[in-house]
Amino acid sequence: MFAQKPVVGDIDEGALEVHAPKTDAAGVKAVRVALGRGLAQAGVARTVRSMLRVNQRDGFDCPGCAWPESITDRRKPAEFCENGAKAIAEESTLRTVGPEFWAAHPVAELGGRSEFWLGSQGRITEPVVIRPGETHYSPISWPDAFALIADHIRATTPERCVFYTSGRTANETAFLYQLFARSLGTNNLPDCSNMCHESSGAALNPTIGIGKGTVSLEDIHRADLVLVVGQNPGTNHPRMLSALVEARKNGGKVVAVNPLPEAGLLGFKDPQSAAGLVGGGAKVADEFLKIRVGGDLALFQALGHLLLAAEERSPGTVVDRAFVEAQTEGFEAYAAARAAVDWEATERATGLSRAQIEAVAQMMAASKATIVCWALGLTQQPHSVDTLKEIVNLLLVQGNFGTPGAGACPVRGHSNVQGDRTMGIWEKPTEKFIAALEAEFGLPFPRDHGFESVGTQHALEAGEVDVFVSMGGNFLSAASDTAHTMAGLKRTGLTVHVSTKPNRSHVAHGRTSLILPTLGRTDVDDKHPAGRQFVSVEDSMSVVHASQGRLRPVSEHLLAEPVIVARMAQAVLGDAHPIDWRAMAEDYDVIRDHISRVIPGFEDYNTRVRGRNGFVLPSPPRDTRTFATEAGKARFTVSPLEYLEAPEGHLILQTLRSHDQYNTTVYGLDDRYRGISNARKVVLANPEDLASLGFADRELVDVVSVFNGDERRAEAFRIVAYPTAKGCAAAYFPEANVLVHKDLVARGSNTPGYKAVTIRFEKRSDG
Ligand SMILES: Nc1nc2c(c(=O)[nH]1)N[C@H]1C(S)=C(S)[C@@H](COP(=O)(O)OP(=O)(O)OC[C@H]3O[C@@H](n4cnc5c(=O)[nH]c(N)nc54)[C@H](O)[C@@H]3O)O[C@H]1N2
Ligand SMILES: Nc1nc2c(c(=O)[nH]1)N[C@H]1C(S)=C(S)[C@@H](COP(=O)(O)OP(=O)(O)OC[C@H]3O[C@@H](n4cnc5c(=O)[nH]c(N)nc54)[C@H](O)[C@@H]3O)O[C@H]1N2
Ligand SMILES: [Mo]
Repeated sequence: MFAQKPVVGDIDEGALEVHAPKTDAAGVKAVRVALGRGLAQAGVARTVRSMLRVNQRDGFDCPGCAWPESITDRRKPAEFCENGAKAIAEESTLRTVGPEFWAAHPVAELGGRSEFWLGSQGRITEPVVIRPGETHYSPISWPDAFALIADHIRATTPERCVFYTSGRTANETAFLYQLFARSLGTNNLPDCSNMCHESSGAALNPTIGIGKGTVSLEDIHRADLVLVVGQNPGTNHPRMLSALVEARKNGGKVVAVNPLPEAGLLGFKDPQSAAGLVGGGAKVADEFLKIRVGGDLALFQALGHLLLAAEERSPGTVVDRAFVEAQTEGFEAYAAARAAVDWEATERATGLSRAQIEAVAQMMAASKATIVCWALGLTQQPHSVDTLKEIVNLLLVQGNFGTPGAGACPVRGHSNVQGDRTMGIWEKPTEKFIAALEAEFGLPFPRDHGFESVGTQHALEAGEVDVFVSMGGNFLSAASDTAHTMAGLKRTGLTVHVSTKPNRSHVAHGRTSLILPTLGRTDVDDKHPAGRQFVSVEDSMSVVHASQGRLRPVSEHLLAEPVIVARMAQAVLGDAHPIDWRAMAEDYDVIRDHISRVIPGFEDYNTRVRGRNGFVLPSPPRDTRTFATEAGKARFTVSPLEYLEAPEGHLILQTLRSHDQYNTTVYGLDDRYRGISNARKVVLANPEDLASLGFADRELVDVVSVFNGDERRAEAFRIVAYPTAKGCAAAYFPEANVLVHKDLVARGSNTPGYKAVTIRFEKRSDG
């Protein structure tokens, strides 16, 4: 009765439809879309069962994003959003990819398919392998798969093996996985965080002594002012909109800074409140600054200048002198650097008028508790780390740390990306972490830094990687410079993908390749002598809590991620290895006991994670207004003004998510809020730019990027005239990743410059 058959057709880019963009997010339509996707993929019973358990205390953590659940007792009966529901529908689907699928589709054919088509085929049901000279993947038993991995890893050296992690991986898996890599002798642990919020950690660690945010959900509700910068919450963190509306109800103000007038920033109809279902909905942003891509550093410097000028006019009203003197260093140099502002350069960089910036400065000066939230619009540019340090400066000036309603809020992406880093998924582990690991296991572990994700791309291309293991994710499509990354992956001897669904990384495989199917968040994990297991995750606000799936897995051959890692370790390291991998795979309490002794903040993990709301990890800035930097003080920093300027005839391209995808997983072809549907190879540009460049709305063009004298080309993209800031353009990831040169990275974090690509359009004969 429901459409459980595989999707057969692929995207017809010619079917593009364009409507006027929406001005507010969610509402009844969102609920209808969400339920429709669930029913089509999983049927009534599974949809009801999964929707009732998402983000509930005895249920599973929504795989959609890292936005926290409320820890008060007012948790709503259905704590999910349209896009969380789509993520769940995608995972709980009853469509399957079994041996017949692999037999019917040679890899060469799969290579021509879109991510949308590949992901739509369903959940992978058993392990498959492809060996040198073969054209198709075919089934392999689990023991043979582990033996094959052992053969390859033993035949090479640890520094030629790479272990990638995607941010859905739970704490228990992540801890085991890093332990395995380090037991082998390598810190080659790149993860999706390298491509995501790495710049945030690189800015926060040296300035406030912790690489994470410093606010709770309650702080957002209580803030006087929330800046939402470089973020599209209506699509990517929909539950955040409820928090912003709550802040406004309590008298707070919201300022959005974005090159695009994103629907959720402008207005919100809460599908979980009666008013949102029937009424006109709530306004979200009081002010909207349509900034040029990459102009934020200039904006924050100008705001810093204006705050200090306001303090000079009425001393003691803006700067938190007591805090600045006692708890920070570097204020004098900061104040000196902000004494003057080049308004001409600021207006050129931001595309904003001085009056617009002054209006926001006034709101900041008047606010006693300010929070700055940001996401990828600020992390994926060459000067990202400086931009984020400038946010820290602004917050420090007014003492916005460790007081209610104030702080820094990097809004994380993947539901456990923050937890994975806490568990040691990091190519640059600290000495403290390695020492604690050594004390716990009585073994030596490596200290040399390993490859992060861009480093991995370079090593792959240079033929320096023999074995590439991927715990979830889709490295090929997530990374920059697709053609080069693909060539690099194909140079490896073995690629191993622990996956739920087919994706393009599976077709850019090494000479031998394995796909190992695993349980997802929604699946019950009960094939253990100790009985049913749960895992745990850490959200964007450092709350750690349990997650337990309830759905019957689509196949009896799926293994849980911790089991796969432990069996891989056993096969590679041998049964005599001093770490008891088997015990950890059988009972995850054993893993958590190890974690509780290695990682600060996890004391008594097994008891506390079973508490009603889990537990909150310590944060010195938030808890005690202290800063664990070298000097024991928060640090003001000074950065030169920098922004992105395109040469004549060029634009600055940012790459982003549509409303109908989860990173490289394309759910559907409806970017509903932006009014773009049925096609994905589109590039949004300002109508005035199009007129001056001599291109037309809906014209078919090649998009050519330029970087350091190299060019990359994305063929046959359709231009859509769109109200983005002037001089800027936008296209969807992953289709546009071919344009992002691998050397275009953020200084200090090496995150690819996905939102800083210089491009031009070129005419096509069929345009
Ligand atoms: N449904 C859904 N949810 C998701 C994801 C998903 O793909 N789908 N992905 C998850 C992941 S891993 C992550 S990291 C997050 C990503 O969450 P977001 O960061 O919201 O994701 P993007 O789509 O990259 O959107 C970036 C936003 O920044 C703006 N922007 C671009 N350049 C600039 C700039 O220079 N300055 C400013 N001020 N703004 C700029 C863009 O216009 C856009 O609104 O979402 C998570 N949640
Ligand atoms: N141009 C451009 N590129 C970007 C970005 C951008 O904004 N612009 N954003 C970057 C960001 S923020 C991120 S986080 C990365 C994302 O990079 P990744 O995390 O590598 O990519 P995903 O698309 O999230 O991974 C999807 C795959 O994960 C597998 N999967 C899903 N659930 C599970 C599970 O429970 N277990 C396991 N083992 N596998 C599972 C499925 O097989 C699916 O195909 O992309 C980055 N790339
Ligand atoms: Mo991300």
